[in-house]
Amino acid sequence: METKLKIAIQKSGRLNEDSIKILKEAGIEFNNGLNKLKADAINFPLEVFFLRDDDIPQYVEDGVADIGIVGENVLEEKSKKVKIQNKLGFGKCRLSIAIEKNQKYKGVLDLKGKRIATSYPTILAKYLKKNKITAEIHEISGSVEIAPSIGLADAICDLVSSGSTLFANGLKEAEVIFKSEAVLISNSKLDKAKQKTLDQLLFRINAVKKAKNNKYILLNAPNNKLDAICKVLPGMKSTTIVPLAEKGWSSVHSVVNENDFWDIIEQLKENGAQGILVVPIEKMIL
Ligand code: PRT
Ligand code: ZN
Repeated sequence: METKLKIAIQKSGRLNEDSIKILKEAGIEFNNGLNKLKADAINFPLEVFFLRDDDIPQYVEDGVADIGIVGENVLEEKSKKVKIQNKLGFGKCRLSIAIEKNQKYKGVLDLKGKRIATSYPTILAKYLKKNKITAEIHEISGSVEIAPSIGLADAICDLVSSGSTLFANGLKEAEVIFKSEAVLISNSKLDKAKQKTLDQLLFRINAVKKAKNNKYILLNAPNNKLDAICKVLPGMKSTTIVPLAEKGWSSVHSVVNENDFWDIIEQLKENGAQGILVVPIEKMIL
């Protein structure tokens, strides 16, 4: 009987949907409902456990789950012995120290002697120690952002993504102390069979991630501009040129990285490209 790889993902919350999505994009389908505690994949040797995110590092360290998806912030705070296999590109946020908006702030030394409320005492303590700051850490488990307004603390250390929660509570970001995104973690001693299944899963996830960062471009170009246009496009190997029915024109196809995308489009237009089509790529296997 084949051994199934067990993956732990968040039961509900910010990482739940994207964790399921990345598995589905990797071609994995589930038969029983995804809102139970466990689900089985029907076309891949994978079993999903749904857990609170805080428990995932421990389950993976103990081997109750073989792999898991969790925020780097949780992983760093819990400091468990697991391997980070892959950054997944979602759940991006930062752990920041914030103070009341009308307070003056010149630098990290201003935190000396302050009372800082947080659910991340370990990461905060490490940061303060590194900067040789003595401050009081108040560990609280939720609603951290109201601590200054009720007189419980002078500052907070909490996760921020858009910054609107800080703004709504009259706070401003003073220091970013940790940057985080969702990561795929694994138990440090997987047996051969499970390692093989994990490698297959990682291969698929990487193909999906790569595709998300790239776009497929099709355009028409006059033949006398082809040289200039090909110079703008990355790597000759990924560029295809096909003659069009209309004499003197060709169709050019290429793959472009999202980061360079707008720059390249501008340069293509300047070099006489017409009818530019940009198409999303589903998977990239190179
Ligand atoms: O029930 P369970 O314990 O599983 O969930 P949870 O309530 O502990 O976690 P959840 O679902 O809130 O977050 C899960 C993970 O998502 C976190 O560990 C981070 O890795 C990641 N993440 C990304 C965030 C945010 N962005 C985020 N903005 N987690 C929390 N927030 C909160 C933050 O604490 C603050 O209250 O959102 C608020 C700030 O958001 P902005 O957009 O107003 O700045
Ligand atoms: Zn949690």
